[in-house]
Amino acid sequence: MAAVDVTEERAAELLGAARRVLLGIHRNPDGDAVGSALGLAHVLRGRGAEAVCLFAEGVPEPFRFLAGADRTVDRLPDGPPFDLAVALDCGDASVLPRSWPDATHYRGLLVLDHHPVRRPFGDWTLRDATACCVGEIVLRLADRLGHVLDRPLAEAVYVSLATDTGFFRYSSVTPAAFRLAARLLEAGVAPWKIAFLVDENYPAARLEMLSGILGTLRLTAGGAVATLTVPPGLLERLGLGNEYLEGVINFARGIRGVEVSAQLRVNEEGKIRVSLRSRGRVDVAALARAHGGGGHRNASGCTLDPPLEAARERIESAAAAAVAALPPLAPGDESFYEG
Ligand SMILES: [Mn+2]
Repeated sequence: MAAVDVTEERAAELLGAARRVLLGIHRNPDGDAVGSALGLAHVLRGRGAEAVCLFAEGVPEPFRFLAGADRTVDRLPDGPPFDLAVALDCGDASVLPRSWPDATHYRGLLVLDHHPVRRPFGDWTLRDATACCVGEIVLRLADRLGHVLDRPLAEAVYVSLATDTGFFRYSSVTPAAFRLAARLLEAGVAPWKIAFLVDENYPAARLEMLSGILGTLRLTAGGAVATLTVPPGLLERLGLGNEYLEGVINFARGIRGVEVSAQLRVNEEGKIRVSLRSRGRVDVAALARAHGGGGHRNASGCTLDPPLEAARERIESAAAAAVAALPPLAPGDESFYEG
């Protein structure tokens, strides 16, 4: 069956009818993936359904305080096929973990997503590229399913919202995002608690990691392109998971004059994982797509072949070309801040 776009109403119907649901998220899971999936699992369990969160990499440490984080599994349990599988925050089938089961293990796959996308997958897709996080979509579905917004759901959705908007800084922040935040606070979310647990509660080794990575900074294209690399073996030596890389790339984007920043690391398969960030003028989703990846306009990623240095040079020249193609910025032009 080819992927069919469905309405929110239809997605809620599919979720409401399922008794056993399998939930999956993208590799290198972020706060939106984890928050939206745990939030949806909580809603389904509240209806008496069985919800299995198959997180191949477990729950990154900063999100382990969320309700249900202790109930995820890293391998598919035995049993009959699931009534429904749900993939959250995945713009492409290739971002699902390798261990994600094939279609014989579920009767249908529903994709809940907010990435602009070219290669739809699954049986049904509920996509809202205007949603600032998938958690927002999950909350709308919870409303349709009659779930009264309680604190476990509110905290999960708030983690989605806060992390995917850079704690309310990015161009994805809309009036609706603040209305959503207000509603979540009224349901019991304490913003400092979440910010503290997610963003200000790291081990001392993270600073050692930062010093190792920031020391690799290289500015090219006249200072418009900044790249960082993660020294191979650094995280392993410090006993840190990939989740501690979150946000490091923003130090490079934040340098005055930088349009595009990239961070490269050797992944578990020996390939070079590239994260890309734009300040707003360069479309790094297009840049990533040209290298087999994807993502959002200002935040995207792709995977290249080793070695690390060759991949870095490839990205530097592609980013330099994108910067060179930009029209000159007229005085007073605010397009810089859109995106
Ligand atoms: Mn997201």
